[in-house]
Amino acid sequence: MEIKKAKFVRSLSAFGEFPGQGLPEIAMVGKSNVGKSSLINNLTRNSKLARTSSEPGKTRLVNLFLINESFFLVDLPGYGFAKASKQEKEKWAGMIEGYLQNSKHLKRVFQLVDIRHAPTEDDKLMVDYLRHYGIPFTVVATKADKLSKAQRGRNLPVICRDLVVQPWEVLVHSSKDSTGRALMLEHIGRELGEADAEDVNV
Ligand SMILES: Nc1nc2c(ncn2[C@@H]2O[C@H](COP(=O)(O)OP(=O)(O)OP(=O)(O)O)[C@@H](O)[C@H]2O)c(=O)[nH]1
Ligand SMILES: [Mg+2]
Repeated sequence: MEIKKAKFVRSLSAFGEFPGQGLPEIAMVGKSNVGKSSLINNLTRNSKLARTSSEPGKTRLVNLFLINESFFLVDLPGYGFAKASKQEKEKWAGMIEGYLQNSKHLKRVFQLVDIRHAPTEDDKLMVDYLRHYGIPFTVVATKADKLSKAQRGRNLPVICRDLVVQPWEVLVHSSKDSTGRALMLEHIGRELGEADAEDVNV
């Protein structure tokens, strides 16, 4: 699929404020600083759409971006930000869970992990949570530009083992050099039930 139009719609601090419009939603989940907001900017080719920062804890609300007038990309606050106060951590966790539990149109979660590191305990808990509630998810290994192909090959099995996913299920992505961007868009298109050009011609 191609993204032709992307716009910020609104931020939610608590679930229930969003009228929804019935359009499908795809959400980004992961620890603080893993690259959730950057991924949205990379997919939409708009570096200013979602706010990013080298400091963890940038996204503090549930932010909704309307894509092609037909679905939402949802940027969530990160978890596992050690420096946040207990109160802030609880607030963010509440927002993440509140969104995941209540969104009636959530089609898929992209669970982001940093390709350089083994998943954290929080990552494992998050994946367990998604499994427990039957929320479809795809693991995205981010910041691929930071590793050589050989290093990626060594790290991916650890990610697969710890999150109990198959290697072919993991998407490798870089917001810096757009590695994996086309494949991610293809996945999103398929998720939203878009027919491929080839299918249409059959
Ligand atoms: N080299 C490289 N840097 C990246 C990539 N993705 C994100 N970054 C950098 O990582 C930092 C964090 O990116 P964000 O997109 O703000 O991360 P986030 O997951 O939204 O973080 P929170 O909103 O704090 O939860 C920024 O400095 C980005 O430029 C990537 O694919 N490659
Ligand atoms: Mg963010």
